[in-house]
Amino acid sequence: MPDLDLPNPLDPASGEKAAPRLSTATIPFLALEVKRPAYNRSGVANGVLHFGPGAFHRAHQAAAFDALLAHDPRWGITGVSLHSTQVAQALNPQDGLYSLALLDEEPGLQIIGSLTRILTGSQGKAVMEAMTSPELRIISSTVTEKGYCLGPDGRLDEQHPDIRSDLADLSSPRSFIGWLASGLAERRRRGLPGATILSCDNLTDNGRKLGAAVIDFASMRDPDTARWIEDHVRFPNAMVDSITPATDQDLRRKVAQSLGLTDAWPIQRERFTQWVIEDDFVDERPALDVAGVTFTKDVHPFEAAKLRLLNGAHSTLAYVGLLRGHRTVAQAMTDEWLARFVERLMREDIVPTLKPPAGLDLDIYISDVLRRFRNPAIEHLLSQIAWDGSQKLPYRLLGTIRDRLASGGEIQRLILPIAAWLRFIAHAARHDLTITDPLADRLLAAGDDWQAIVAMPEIFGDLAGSPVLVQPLTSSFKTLDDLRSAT
Ligand code: CS2
Repeated sequence: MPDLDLPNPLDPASGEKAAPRLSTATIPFLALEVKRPAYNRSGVANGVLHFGPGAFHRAHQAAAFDALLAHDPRWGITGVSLHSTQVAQALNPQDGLYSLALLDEEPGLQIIGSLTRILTGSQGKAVMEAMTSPELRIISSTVTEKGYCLGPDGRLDEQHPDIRSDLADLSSPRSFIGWLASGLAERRRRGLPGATILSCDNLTDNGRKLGAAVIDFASMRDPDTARWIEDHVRFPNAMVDSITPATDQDLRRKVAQSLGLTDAWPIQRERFTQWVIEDDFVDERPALDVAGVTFTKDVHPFEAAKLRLLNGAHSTLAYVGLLRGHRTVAQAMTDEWLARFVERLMREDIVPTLKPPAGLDLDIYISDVLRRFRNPAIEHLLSQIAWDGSQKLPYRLLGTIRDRLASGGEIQRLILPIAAWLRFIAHAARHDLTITDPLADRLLAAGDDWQAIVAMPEIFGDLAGSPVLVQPLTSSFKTLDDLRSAT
């Protein structure tokens, strides 16, 4: 998270006289207009354990559980940050409370109370206690694509260093998959019921992939546990959506002015939020319908529409937009050529690959997404969306390209953002810049040699090195040169 590089309002060096810190005890000091938890937090039980309580989780799922808690106190959340202590340091002194700003035509500010505590990877014993607590029903995650340790075939990558290390010794797991396998094995050993593992990450078939990865991992260590997981644990698919830019100075300033208290880590998002979950729970499912969540038999059509249209367009805006000198999504959308290109990509190239769920009109969906991108209240950095390209592009664009090729469709436009991503890497390599990507070292080592990158099966799968990509890429680079010089 780049967030904590910003001047922190809690830092005495910032020169400001800080208001008291947000916490249970100081809630009565909140400014009157700030919405606060509509339930008694001391009566909340932690029915959920969440891996990866970053900005997206706090803006999205935690807000939905916050709304649910007003009706049912069993669904508080224990957060687990496996790889950093920053969230724990910011939120534990605030009793898990934080502010969520809704940036839209009709703005809003509310305090979310569903996260009750944050544990870190070094508190292994406490994490295990939380995973085996009798009140726990759901283990959820936002650990991003890379947290799943999957190979190009979507199955567990047994050669991944963290997986190899956990397969050899699971006493203090390094991977999220290792943690799940170990916690579930312990639930079985203690005679506890299974649990629902609810993936909230942006990847196709997220629940199924996670389930297969955990079961594959467990079978390599202990086939009886693997069978128990198959019989007692559910892994529903889910689609999640809400635009959540990283916390920035501007948000800190606004929150400091309006809250009446000091919050070490406020979060922001657009007002729109959507969560569609496959109705496949162990035992009772939480009544998240009260928070606008949709339960359905088949999440695939929702998820494909969201990943391919919204996220595909986002990544396109990021890589082509950066090349054209833009900084934010809203700014890139004022670039007439780019906005028109993205809209055409969505309507003409992506839509033919989708089977929309009943009741979803893709034309309206696209117009809504484009309107959300234009939201003037949100500063969503293209550089944030550009993170982890090697992990995101397979889900966002390569699947669409594959489907278009299979049906004899046109891919020249779809290839342009891939070419822009390759340029983004070459530019970083040439200027000695770092990029955020688990494959950063290899990508930057390849640098200008884009064909070496396109030959990587862990990104391009069966299309790696294929002339069907190489040829249109070659002409896309020329288009990009024109686009750049036209700015
Ligand atoms: C974005 C997403 O950062 C990114 O890659 O495309 O986080 C996007 O804002 C969300 O998926 C919207 O739901």
